Amino acid sequence: MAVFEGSFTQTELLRFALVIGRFNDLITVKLLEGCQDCLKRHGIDPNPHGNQVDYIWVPGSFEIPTVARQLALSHRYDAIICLGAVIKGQTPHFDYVSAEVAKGIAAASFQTGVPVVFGVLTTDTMQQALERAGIKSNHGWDYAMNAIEMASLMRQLRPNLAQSFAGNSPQALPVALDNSLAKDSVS
Ligand code: INI
Repeated sequence: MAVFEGSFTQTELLRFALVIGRFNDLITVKLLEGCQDCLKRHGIDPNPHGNQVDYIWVPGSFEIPTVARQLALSHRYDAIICLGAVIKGQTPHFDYVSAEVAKGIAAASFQTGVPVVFGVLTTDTMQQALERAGIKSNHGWDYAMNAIEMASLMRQLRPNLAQSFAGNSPQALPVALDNSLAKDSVS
């Protein structure tokens, strides 16, 4: 019987990759700043020359999933944070890009077991995007929080679940997972 949840304080061993779209960089640079601020305030060194965070720039949101998947497959990172901004224009381009980036990021995470955070804003207007990238709040901060929590959680689950399987108890995995979910429902 166990409860698992991510820690926001034991972060010194965690490693992150940030994949950032250059398209709409007025927005993505702001998301990045929010993200870095959050990581730093939670004890993670955001310096690109340090040991904890790597930065990978891609042309636009459409390219994010390919790179995120490749990074996840390297198993160098506890979580990958994808930052992009898809803003509706006069053509259906928005729909194609936003649908593919959402599906691609989910697939990269599901296929590799590495948390890949969907930090891609999809908005009708530039004003809406600005509001979410610093004017009212900065979603970059929230994306980093999500990444820290999932990175920490997955680090705990890996050895614990392996141990459960090794313990000759076929019931162990569902019990451990059920308990972690049960806690959420009562808190
Ligand atoms: N890329 C974005 O990140 N945001 C957008 O709003 C956007 N729009 O609207 O065109 C966008 N397009 C570029 C796309 O991500 C690719 O880089 C391009 O299609 C080349 O593959």
